[in-house]
Amino acid sequence: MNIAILLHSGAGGSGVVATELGLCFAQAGHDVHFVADRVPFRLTELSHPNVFFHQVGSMSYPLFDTPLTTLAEASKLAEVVEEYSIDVIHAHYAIPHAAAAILARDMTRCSRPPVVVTTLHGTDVTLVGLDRAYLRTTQYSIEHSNVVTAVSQYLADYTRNEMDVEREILVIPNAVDHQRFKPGAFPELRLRYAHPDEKILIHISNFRPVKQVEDVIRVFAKVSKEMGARLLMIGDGPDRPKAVELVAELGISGRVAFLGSFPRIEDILAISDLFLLPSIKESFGLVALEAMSSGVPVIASRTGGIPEVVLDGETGFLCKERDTEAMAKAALKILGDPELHWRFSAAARARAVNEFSESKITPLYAAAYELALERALVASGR
Ligand code: GMT
Repeated sequence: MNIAILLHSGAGGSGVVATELGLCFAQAGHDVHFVADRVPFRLTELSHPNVFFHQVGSMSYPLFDTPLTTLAEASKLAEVVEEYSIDVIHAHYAIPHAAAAILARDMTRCSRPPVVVTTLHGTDVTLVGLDRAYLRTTQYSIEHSNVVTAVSQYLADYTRNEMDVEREILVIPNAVDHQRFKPGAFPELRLRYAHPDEKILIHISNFRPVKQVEDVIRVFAKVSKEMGARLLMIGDGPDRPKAVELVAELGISGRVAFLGSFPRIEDILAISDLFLLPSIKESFGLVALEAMSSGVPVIASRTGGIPEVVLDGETGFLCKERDTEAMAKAALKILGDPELHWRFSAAARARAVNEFSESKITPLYAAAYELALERALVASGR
Protein backbone atom coordinates (compact mmCIF):
# COMPACT_ATOMS: atom_id res chain seq x y z
CA MET A 1 0.00 0.00 0.00
CA ASN A 2 1.08 3.59 -0.53
CA ILE A 3 0.15 5.60 2.53
CA ALA A 4 0.26 9.37 3.09
CA ILE A 5 0.25 10.53 6.70
CA LEU A 6 -0.81 14.05 7.60
CA LEU A 7 0.23 15.11 11.06
CA HIS A 8 1.26 17.89 13.40
CA SER A 9 5.05 18.00 13.40
CA GLY A 10 5.62 19.43 16.90
CA ALA A 11 5.94 17.59 20.23
CA GLY A 12 2.48 16.20 20.90
CA GLY A 13 0.75 12.86 21.26
CA SER A 14 -1.03 12.86 17.92
CA GLY A 15 2.20 13.51 16.00
CA VAL A 16 4.00 10.82 17.97
CA VAL A 17 1.27 8.24 17.32
CA ALA A 18 1.22 9.15 13.61
CA THR A 19 5.00 8.90 13.28
CA GLU A 20 5.39 5.60 15.14
CA LEU A 21 2.49 4.07 13.22
CA GLY A 22 3.95 5.21 9.90
CA LEU A 23 7.29 3.64 10.80
CA CYS A 24 5.55 0.35 11.68
CA PHE A 25 3.84 0.33 8.26
CA ALA A 26 7.16 1.13 6.57
CA GLN A 27 8.83 -1.75 8.37
CA ALA A 28 6.03 -4.01 7.16
CA GLY A 29 6.95 -3.07 3.56
CA HIS A 30 4.46 -0.30 2.75
CA ASP A 31 5.58 3.04 1.33
CA VAL A 32 4.89 5.78 3.84
CA HIS A 33 4.83 9.48 2.94
CA PHE A 34 4.78 11.93 5.84
CA VAL A 35 3.33 15.30 4.85
CA ALA A 36 3.90 18.17 7.29
CA ASP A 37 5.28 21.68 7.67
CA ARG A 38 8.59 20.29 8.99
CA VAL A 39 10.16 16.94 9.83
CA PRO A 40 8.01 15.49 12.64
CA PHE A 41 9.41 15.59 16.18
CA ARG A 42 9.69 11.79 16.62
CA LEU A 43 10.90 11.10 13.08
CA THR A 44 14.47 10.86 14.23
CA GLU A 45 15.57 8.75 11.29
CA LEU A 46 14.58 9.19 7.69
CA SER A 47 16.91 6.47 6.54
CA HIS A 48 14.28 3.75 6.05
CA PRO A 49 13.98 3.14 2.30
CA ASN A 50 10.17 3.15 2.45
CA VAL A 51 9.88 6.44 4.37
CA PHE A 52 9.46 9.76 2.57
CA PHE A 53 8.94 13.26 3.88
CA HIS A 54 7.19 16.02 1.93
CA GLN A 55 7.29 19.53 3.29
CA VAL A 56 4.21 21.70 3.02
CA GLY A 57 5.22 25.10 1.77
CA SER A 58 3.34 28.29 2.33
CA MET A 59 3.17 31.61 0.58
CA SER A 60 2.75 34.85 2.40
CA TYR A 61 0.94 37.64 0.64
CA PRO A 62 0.08 41.06 2.01
CA LEU A 63 -3.62 40.39 1.59
CA PHE A 64 -3.49 37.36 3.91
CA ASP A 65 -3.07 38.05 7.63
CA THR A 66 -1.63 34.55 8.09
CA PRO A 67 -0.40 31.95 5.56
CA LEU A 68 -3.21 29.72 4.22
CA THR A 69 -1.63 26.52 5.46
CA THR A 70 -4.64 24.22 5.09
CA LEU A 71 -4.92 25.06 1.41
CA ALA A 72 -1.16 24.66 0.96
CA GLU A 73 -1.36 21.29 2.72
CA ALA A 74 -4.20 20.10 0.46
CA SER A 75 -2.26 21.19 -2.64
CA LYS A 76 0.94 19.43 -1.54
CA LEU A 77 -1.03 16.33 -0.64
CA ALA A 78 -2.78 16.24 -4.01
CA GLU A 79 0.64 16.37 -5.70
CA VAL A 80 1.95 13.55 -3.51
CA VAL A 81 -1.18 11.47 -4.17
CA GLU A 82 -0.79 11.82 -7.93
CA GLU A 83 2.97 11.32 -8.03
CA TYR A 84 3.11 8.30 -5.72
CA SER A 85 -0.29 6.69 -6.40
CA ILE A 86 -1.36 7.02 -2.79
CA ASP A 87 -4.05 4.54 -1.73
CA VAL A 88 -4.73 5.81 1.79
CA ILE A 89 -4.45 9.26 3.31
CA HIS A 90 -4.34 8.98 7.09
CA ALA A 91 -5.16 12.31 8.74
CA HIS A 92 -4.14 12.54 12.38
CA TYR A 93 -6.06 15.20 14.31
CA ALA A 94 -9.22 16.44 12.65
CA ILE A 95 -8.12 20.06 12.43
CA PRO A 96 -6.98 20.97 9.87
CA HIS A 97 -5.66 17.68 8.52
CA ALA A 98 -8.91 15.82 7.89
CA ALA A 99 -10.29 18.84 6.05
CA ALA A 100 -7.12 19.12 3.94
CA ALA A 101 -7.20 15.37 3.25
CA ILE A 102 -10.80 15.46 2.04
CA LEU A 103 -10.06 18.41 -0.18
CA ALA A 104 -7.03 16.62 -1.65
CA ARG A 105 -8.98 13.38 -2.15
CA ASP A 106 -11.74 15.21 -3.96
CA MET A 107 -9.52 17.28 -6.21
CA THR A 108 -6.93 14.71 -7.29
CA ARG A 109 -6.98 13.78 -10.94
CA CYS A 110 -6.65 10.00 -10.47
CA SER A 111 -8.75 7.21 -11.94
CA ARG A 112 -8.91 5.70 -8.45
CA PRO A 113 -8.85 8.46 -5.80
CA PRO A 114 -7.34 7.66 -2.39
CA VAL A 115 -9.44 7.04 0.70
CA VAL A 116 -9.29 9.20 3.81
CA VAL A 117 -8.95 7.64 7.25
CA THR A 118 -9.21 10.21 10.04
CA THR A 119 -7.99 9.57 13.57
CA LEU A 120 -9.42 11.75 16.31
CA HIS A 121 -6.90 12.29 19.10
CA GLY A 122 -8.63 14.40 21.70
CA THR A 123 -8.40 18.15 21.79
CA ASP A 124 -9.23 18.24 18.07
CA VAL A 125 -12.73 17.36 19.27
CA THR A 126 -12.91 18.26 22.96
CA LEU A 127 -11.45 21.78 22.64
CA VAL A 128 -10.74 23.03 19.15
CA GLY A 129 -13.34 21.17 17.12
CA LEU A 130 -16.20 22.20 19.38
CA ASP A 131 -15.31 25.85 19.13
CA ARG A 132 -17.89 27.55 16.92
CA ALA A 133 -15.05 28.84 14.76
CA TYR A 134 -14.29 25.29 13.58
CA LEU A 135 -17.37 23.22 14.46
CA ARG A 136 -18.99 22.86 11.03
CA THR A 137 -15.68 22.07 9.32
CA THR A 138 -14.85 19.45 11.94
CA GLN A 139 -18.30 17.85 11.62
CA TYR A 140 -17.99 17.83 7.84
CA SER A 141 -14.52 16.30 7.99
CA ILE A 142 -15.68 13.53 10.31
CA GLU A 143 -18.78 12.82 8.24
CA HIS A 144 -16.90 12.73 4.91
CA SER A 145 -13.87 10.64 5.87
CA ASN A 146 -14.11 7.08 4.55
CA VAL A 147 -13.31 5.70 8.02
CA VAL A 148 -12.98 7.49 11.36
CA THR A 149 -11.12 6.17 14.37
CA ALA A 150 -10.78 7.54 17.91
CA VAL A 151 -8.08 6.71 20.43
CA SER A 152 -10.49 5.73 23.23
CA GLN A 153 -14.08 4.69 23.76
CA TYR A 154 -14.49 7.89 25.76
CA LEU A 155 -13.48 10.00 22.75
CA ALA A 156 -15.67 8.05 20.32
CA ASP A 157 -18.72 8.52 22.59
CA TYR A 158 -17.89 12.15 23.29
CA THR A 159 -17.58 12.90 19.56
CA ARG A 160 -20.92 11.33 18.73
CA ASN A 161 -22.69 13.04 21.63
CA GLU A 162 -21.13 16.47 21.72
CA MET A 163 -20.34 16.94 18.03
CA ASP A 164 -23.69 15.64 16.97
CA VAL A 165 -22.30 13.25 14.36
CA GLU A 166 -24.00 9.91 13.85
CA ARG A 167 -21.40 7.96 11.97
CA GLU A 168 -19.54 4.88 13.16
CA ILE A 169 -16.24 5.59 14.92
CA LEU A 170 -13.79 2.72 15.42
CA VAL A 171 -11.83 2.71 18.67
CA ILE A 172 -8.12 2.08 18.19
CA PRO A 173 -6.05 2.84 21.29
CA ASN A 174 -2.57 4.36 21.26
CA ALA A 175 0.29 1.88 20.96
CA VAL A 176 3.74 1.65 22.52
CA ASP A 177 7.00 0.18 21.29
CA HIS A 178 7.53 -2.01 24.35
CA GLN A 179 11.01 -3.00 23.28
CA ARG A 180 12.08 0.61 23.32
CA PHE A 181 10.10 1.70 26.39
CA LYS A 182 11.17 -0.93 28.87
CA PRO A 183 12.30 -1.11 32.50
CA GLY A 184 16.04 -0.80 32.87
CA ALA A 185 18.63 0.41 35.31
CA PHE A 186 20.82 3.29 34.19
CA PRO A 187 22.66 4.01 37.46
CA GLU A 188 24.79 6.81 36.05
CA LEU A 189 21.84 8.61 34.53
CA ARG A 190 19.88 8.20 37.76
CA LEU A 191 22.75 9.63 39.78
CA ARG A 192 22.77 12.67 37.52
CA TYR A 193 19.32 13.65 38.78
CA ALA A 194 18.93 12.18 42.27
CA HIS A 195 20.81 10.85 45.27
CA PRO A 196 20.58 7.06 45.71
CA ASP A 197 18.06 7.40 48.55
CA GLU A 198 15.76 9.77 46.66
CA LYS A 199 12.74 8.89 44.51
CA ILE A 200 12.31 10.32 41.02
CA LEU A 201 8.90 11.63 39.97
CA ILE A 202 8.42 12.67 36.37
CA HIS A 203 5.99 14.60 34.19
CA ILE A 204 6.17 14.85 30.40
CA SER A 205 3.85 17.01 28.32
CA ASN A 206 3.55 20.05 26.11
CA PHE A 207 2.72 22.23 29.15
CA ARG A 208 -0.65 23.30 27.80
CA PRO A 209 -3.39 24.39 30.25
CA VAL A 210 -5.17 20.98 29.99
CA LYS A 211 -2.09 19.33 31.50
CA GLN A 212 -2.30 21.27 34.78
CA VAL A 213 1.47 21.44 35.20
CA GLU A 214 1.04 23.58 38.31
CA ASP A 215 -0.78 20.66 39.93
CA VAL A 216 2.24 18.48 39.13
CA ILE A 217 4.35 20.92 41.14
CA ARG A 218 1.82 21.06 44.00
CA VAL A 219 1.67 17.26 44.26
CA PHE A 220 5.45 17.02 44.22
CA ALA A 221 5.82 19.73 46.90
CA LYS A 222 3.59 17.68 49.22
CA VAL A 223 5.47 14.44 48.48
CA SER A 224 8.89 15.99 48.98
CA LYS A 225 7.87 17.25 52.43
CA GLU A 226 7.56 13.60 53.48
CA MET A 227 10.44 11.91 51.65
CA GLY A 228 13.60 12.61 49.68
CA ALA A 229 12.47 13.11 46.10
CA ARG A 230 13.22 14.89 42.83
CA LEU A 231 10.90 15.98 40.06
CA LEU A 232 11.86 15.90 36.38
CA MET A 233 9.74 18.13 34.16
CA ILE A 234 10.15 17.23 30.48
CA GLY A 235 8.63 19.27 27.68
CA ASP A 236 7.83 22.85 26.98
CA GLY A 237 4.81 25.00 26.29
CA PRO A 238 2.76 27.99 27.37
CA ASP A 239 2.45 27.06 31.07
CA ARG A 240 6.14 26.45 31.70
CA PRO A 241 6.81 29.96 33.11
CA LYS A 242 3.92 29.56 35.59
CA ALA A 243 5.33 26.20 36.71
CA VAL A 244 8.83 27.63 37.16
CA GLU A 245 7.39 30.49 39.22
CA LEU A 246 5.42 28.13 41.45
CA VAL A 247 8.51 26.03 42.10
CA ALA A 248 10.32 29.13 43.34
CA GLU A 249 7.30 30.25 45.37
CA LEU A 250 7.08 26.85 47.11
CA GLY A 251 10.82 26.88 47.83
CA ILE A 252 11.58 23.61 46.03
CA SER A 253 13.85 24.93 43.27
CA GLY A 254 16.74 22.64 44.18
CA ARG A 255 14.59 19.56 43.76
CA VAL A 256 12.86 20.25 40.45
CA ALA A 257 14.63 20.13 37.08
CA PHE A 258 13.05 21.51 33.92
CA LEU A 259 14.82 19.60 31.17
CA GLY A 260 13.03 20.95 28.09
CA SER A 261 11.66 19.01 25.17
CA PHE A 262 13.40 16.08 23.52
CA PRO A 263 12.20 13.11 21.47
CA ARG A 264 14.05 10.21 23.11
CA ILE A 265 12.45 9.91 26.52
CA GLU A 266 12.80 6.18 27.09
CA ASP A 267 15.94 6.25 29.27
CA ILE A 268 14.65 9.04 31.47
CA LEU A 269 11.37 7.16 31.96
CA ALA A 270 13.26 3.98 32.83
CA ILE A 271 15.04 5.69 35.74
CA SER A 272 11.80 7.18 37.12
CA ASP A 273 9.76 5.83 40.03
CA LEU A 274 6.43 7.52 39.42
CA PHE A 275 4.69 9.37 36.59
CA LEU A 276 2.29 12.27 37.32
CA LEU A 277 -0.53 13.14 34.89
CA PRO A 278 -3.07 15.45 36.58
CA SER A 279 -4.71 16.62 33.29
CA ILE A 280 -8.22 18.03 33.29
CA LYS A 281 -8.83 16.62 29.81
CA GLU A 282 -7.08 13.60 28.34
CA SER A 283 -8.54 11.37 25.67
CA PHE A 284 -5.99 8.59 26.22
CA GLY A 285 -2.66 9.65 27.73
CA LEU A 286 0.04 8.22 25.46
CA VAL A 287 2.80 9.30 27.76
CA ALA A 288 1.18 7.43 30.67
CA LEU A 289 1.27 4.32 28.47
CA GLU A 290 4.95 4.90 27.67
CA ALA A 291 5.60 5.24 31.42
CA MET A 292 3.70 2.01 32.14
CA SER A 293 5.66 0.20 29.46
CA SER A 294 8.82 1.39 31.21
CA GLY A 295 7.52 -0.17 34.43
CA VAL A 296 6.60 3.18 35.98
CA PRO A 297 3.29 3.39 37.90
CA VAL A 298 1.08 6.40 37.16
CA ILE A 299 -0.88 8.83 39.33
CA ALA A 300 -3.46 10.53 37.13
CA SER A 301 -6.82 12.26 37.07
CA ARG A 302 -9.86 10.06 36.64
CA THR A 303 -10.89 11.81 33.46
CA GLY A 304 -11.56 11.19 29.78
CA GLY A 305 -9.92 8.03 28.45
CA ILE A 306 -7.31 7.70 31.20
CA PRO A 307 -9.25 4.95 33.04
CA GLU A 308 -9.04 2.88 29.82
CA VAL A 309 -5.25 2.97 30.18
CA VAL A 310 -4.33 3.26 33.86
CA LEU A 311 -6.09 0.73 36.08
CA ASP A 312 -6.88 2.31 39.44
CA GLY A 313 -5.28 0.32 42.25
CA GLU A 314 -3.38 -1.95 39.83
CA THR A 315 -1.06 0.05 37.58
CA GLY A 316 -1.34 3.32 39.50
CA PHE A 317 -3.98 5.42 41.21
CA LEU A 318 -6.68 7.64 39.72
CA CYS A 319 -7.88 10.65 41.67
CA LYS A 320 -10.46 13.36 41.21
CA GLU A 321 -9.21 16.11 38.91
CA ARG A 322 -7.46 18.97 40.70
CA ASP A 323 -7.35 16.98 43.99
CA THR A 324 -3.63 17.41 44.60
CA GLU A 325 -4.02 16.26 48.21
CA ALA A 326 -5.36 12.86 47.10
CA MET A 327 -2.71 12.60 44.37
CA ALA A 328 0.09 13.29 46.85
CA LYS A 329 -1.34 10.72 49.28
CA ALA A 330 -1.53 8.14 46.49
CA ALA A 331 2.04 8.93 45.44
CA LEU A 332 3.32 8.53 49.00
CA LYS A 333 1.45 5.23 49.30
CA ILE A 334 3.23 3.76 46.27
CA LEU A 335 6.65 5.32 46.89
CA GLY A 336 6.66 4.42 50.60
CA ASP A 337 5.97 0.72 50.05
CA PRO A 338 8.61 -1.09 47.94
CA GLU A 339 6.50 -4.25 47.63
CA LEU A 340 3.47 -2.28 46.38
CA HIS A 341 5.67 -0.29 44.01
CA TRP A 342 7.13 -3.49 42.58
CA ARG A 343 3.63 -4.98 42.11
CA PHE A 344 2.28 -1.87 40.36
CA SER A 345 5.39 -1.59 38.22
CA ALA A 346 5.11 -5.21 37.03
CA ALA A 347 1.36 -4.85 36.39
CA ALA A 348 1.91 -1.61 34.44
CA ARG A 349 4.53 -3.21 32.23
CA ALA A 350 2.40 -6.33 31.66
CA ARG A 351 -0.66 -4.26 30.72
CA ALA A 352 1.31 -2.11 28.28
CA VAL A 353 2.84 -5.15 26.58
CA ASN A 354 -0.30 -7.30 26.51
CA GLU A 355 -2.88 -4.68 25.56
CA PHE A 356 -1.11 -1.86 23.74
CA SER A 357 1.97 -3.19 21.96
CA GLU A 358 2.52 -1.98 18.40
CA SER A 359 2.17 -5.56 17.13
CA LYS A 360 -1.35 -5.63 18.54
CA ILE A 361 -2.47 -2.14 17.50
CA THR A 362 -0.93 -1.71 14.00
CA PRO A 363 -3.11 -4.50 12.47
CA LEU A 364 -6.20 -2.64 13.71
CA TYR A 365 -5.17 0.37 11.61
CA ALA A 366 -4.40 -1.94 8.66
CA ALA A 367 -7.94 -3.29 8.97
CA ALA A 368 -9.29 0.29 9.07
CA TYR A 369 -7.43 1.06 5.83
CA GLU A 370 -8.84 -2.10 4.20
CA LEU A 371 -12.33 -1.19 5.31
CA ALA A 372 -12.00 2.31 3.83
CA LEU A 373 -10.75 0.89 0.51
CA GLU A 374 -13.55 -1.67 0.43
CA ARG A 375 -16.18 1.01 1.12
CA ALA A 376 -14.82 3.22 -1.64
CA LEU A 377 -14.86 0.31 -4.07
CA VAL A 378 -18.47 -0.52 -3.25
CA ALA A 379 -19.46 3.15 -3.51
CA SER A 380 -17.81 3.47 -6.91
CA GLY A 381 -19.75 0.43 -8.16
CA ARG A 382 -16.60 -1.19 -9.62
O1 GMT B 1 -1.94 15.79 24.85
C1 GMT B 1 -1.41 16.62 24.14
O2 GMT B 1 -1.16 17.69 24.58
C2 GMT B 1 -1.08 16.34 22.73
C3 GMT B 1 -2.24 15.81 22.01
C4 GMT B 1 -2.04 15.85 20.54
O3 GMT B 1 -3.03 15.73 19.88
O4 GMT B 1 -0.98 16.03 20.01
O5 GMT B 1 -2.50 14.50 22.52
C5 GMT B 1 -3.74 13.90 22.31
O6 GMT B 1 -3.45 12.78 21.51
C6 GMT B 1 -2.72 11.73 22.13
C7 GMT B 1 -2.44 10.65 21.11
O7 GMT B 1 -3.61 10.07 20.64
C8 GMT B 1 -3.48 11.21 23.34
O8 GMT B 1 -2.76 10.17 23.97
C9 GMT B 1 -3.67 12.38 24.32
O9 GMT B 1 -4.45 11.93 25.42
C10 GMT B 1 -4.39 13.52 23.63
N1 GMT B 1 -4.43 14.68 24.52
C11 GMT B 1 -5.55 15.15 25.07
O10 GMT B 1 -6.65 14.65 24.92
C12 GMT B 1 -5.39 16.34 25.94
